[in-house]
Amino acid sequence: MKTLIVSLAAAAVSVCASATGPDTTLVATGNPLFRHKYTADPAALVHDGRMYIFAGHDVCPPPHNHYHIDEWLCFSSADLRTWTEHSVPLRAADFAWARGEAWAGQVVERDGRFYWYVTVEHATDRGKSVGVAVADRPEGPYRDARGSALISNSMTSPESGMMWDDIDPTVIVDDDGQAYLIWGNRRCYMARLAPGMTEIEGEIRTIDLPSYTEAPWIHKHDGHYYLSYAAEFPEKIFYAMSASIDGPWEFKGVLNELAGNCNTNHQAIVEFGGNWYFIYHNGGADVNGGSFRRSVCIDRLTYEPDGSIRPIRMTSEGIW
Ligand code: FUB
Repeated sequence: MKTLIVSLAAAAVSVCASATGPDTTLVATGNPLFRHKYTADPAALVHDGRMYIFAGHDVCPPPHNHYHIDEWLCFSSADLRTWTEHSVPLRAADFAWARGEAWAGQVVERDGRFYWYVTVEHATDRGKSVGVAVADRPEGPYRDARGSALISNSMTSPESGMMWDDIDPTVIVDDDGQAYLIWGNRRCYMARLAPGMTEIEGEIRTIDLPSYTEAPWIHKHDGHYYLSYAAEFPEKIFYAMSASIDGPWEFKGVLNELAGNCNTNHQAIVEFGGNWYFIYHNGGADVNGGSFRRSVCIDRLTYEPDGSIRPIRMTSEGIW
């Protein structure tokens, strides 16, 4: 592994108040970015001069080791140093048809509205499912946009035989206005979204990617499509590139190495203020961190002249 990624001595965030009510302010000085709460599965959105980071709130108490995530959190910043923690914008319980488990998702903007695609456990169609919530502002509050799952187990399990394959949605609204949903564990699924963003249209396809595990993230840069994803287990982040959203995808190898004492890594990639950032989680907040008490980190991402991405250098000092 490259630069030290789990440093208990890393500089901390100062917290001015708790953030269950009004917005609060935090100042980040290193990785992990936030240290007052465990934060997992980051998704980033840039809107109106601010970067928003949406994350699951890991609350599994030590010494237990399992996922316990009831709600998602939202942080935003205009300079990546001073962060606002917004009042909790969405909880798994906000999806009446689900029975908890606020797993990974992503927020995208379309026509002035913000759509948050998330993973929750379905109450009746056994297994993980994808829901979508909508808000008028990136920080919410969000409400269930459909009253039912967008993707549920019976839509994909006949093919996969799995109950946890419908997780980790990522969405891109392409330059021609067509939106695509990509998701999946062990299988990387893809479908078109209808213009309203709350229904899929057409068939569900699969994308073949070497050693694919989960956590797809789709982004575009300089005419290239990039599909990064968690591979193997414990997870590294691999990526593939294509000239078309429909592929073929050219496998490009390792983008990020194992995240130390955390068996998942879950990345988001965005441009902000002319720089590109790789946002992920590790288990490095404190001695009780690890795979089920994770923490969001941010490091720089650099493109090579041919459009490929230089392997990420995870740091404890972060981007400052
Ligand atoms: O947070 C629960 C699961 O862990 C996510 O859905 C995966 O991507 C992994 O990070």
